[in-house]
Amino acid sequence: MKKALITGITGQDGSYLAELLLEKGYKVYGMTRRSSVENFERIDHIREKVEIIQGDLIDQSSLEEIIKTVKPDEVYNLGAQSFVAASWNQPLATGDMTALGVTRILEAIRRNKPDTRFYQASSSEMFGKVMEIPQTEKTPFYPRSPYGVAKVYGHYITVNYRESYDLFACSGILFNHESPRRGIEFVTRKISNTVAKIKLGLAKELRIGNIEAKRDWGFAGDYVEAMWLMLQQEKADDFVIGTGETHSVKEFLEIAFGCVDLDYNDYIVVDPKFYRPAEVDLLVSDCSKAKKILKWEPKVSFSELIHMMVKEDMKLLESKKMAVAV
Ligand code: NAP
Ligand code: G4F
Repeated sequence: MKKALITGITGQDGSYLAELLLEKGYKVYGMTRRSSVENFERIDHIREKVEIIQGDLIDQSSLEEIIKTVKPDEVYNLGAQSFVAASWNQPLATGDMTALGVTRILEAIRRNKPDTRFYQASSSEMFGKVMEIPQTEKTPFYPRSPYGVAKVYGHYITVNYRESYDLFACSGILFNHESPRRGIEFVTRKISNTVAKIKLGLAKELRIGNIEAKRDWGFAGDYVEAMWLMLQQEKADDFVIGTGETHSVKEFLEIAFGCVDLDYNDYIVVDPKFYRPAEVDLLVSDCSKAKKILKWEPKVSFSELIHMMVKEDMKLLESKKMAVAV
């Protein structure tokens, strides 16, 4: 039985990846950081099937201990301060977790189990003010946020450990991916959740920032398969993962409100509070390399993704409403 360790198992991607690895017959270990209350909602349904171990990306000794004890065949480093907007308020904490955290776990692997295969969750946010359209593995980086800068560090330290120590270390440069399990502060889930609230009479408006921004949005469930595929290749490498399509926040709004027969123009309030000090205007992937080598393709379309998210938020809020009424 292969052993996989996931950092960030309580997050959106961690929960989908854990499901996938369990289906494939792995023994799954999830690293979680200490908190005063458990936040295991996303993995509640598989809680008994995974082994949770406490550790923190900002604590070297915990990582060393985990690698020594678990001796994983594969490590998926998904843990990070992942919200771009928060990275301006917490630039140092973001650098510590999202950048240096990668070196810490790579060091723990190098010193204790150097044949472990390693996946780093890199990001299209590294392309920032894009130097070419669409973006490939060869497109130069121009990050526009402390988060983006931290991810560039994480990407290059992964490449460097592969080249310096011959570790099997891959960097997946993933474009935005969403799901009903997306954190509520990200724009897609904020929209789907508020659309459902408005439809059910629980909210009157949606306060939002830059609706002209364009992203390459896919479904998280499809993207975790690409992570796994990267670690099954003969050679460690880096891959861009996305849909190859770009859409604006405005288009997302149009479809999301359309799902419940409403017009977004009647409900949105553009609020400068949600504008960023520096914006990433447009992201769109060219994932030909992943298609050719990994034989990976996204399955869920932009419109299907939005319908899925609005439907799930409607269900969630309706069941909460019923629970209050009973
Ligand atoms: P997410 O939902 O925000 O999950 C982040 C996870 O990291 C959570 O489990 C969080 O634990 C954990 N974490 C945070 N700080 C930690 C620390 N110091 N030590 C250990 N764990 C820590 O993010 P996601 O959307 O699943 O994304 C997964 C990874 O992919 C992240 O690295 C993100 O930056 C990257 N990425 C995401 C996207 C995307 O569109 N989703 C695109 C490209 C790259 P708590 O539950 O305790 O907070
Ligand atoms: O949903 P977002 O917060 O995602 P963002 O900044 O693109 O980052 C996500 O994708 C990255 C991959 O490229 C990941 F690495 C990262 O971890 C994260 O998962 O914002 C998307 C766009 C931005 O242009 C933002 O300015 O939506 C715009 N936006 C407009 N109004 C808003 C809002 N974003 C948020 N979060 N909230 C708003 O009210």
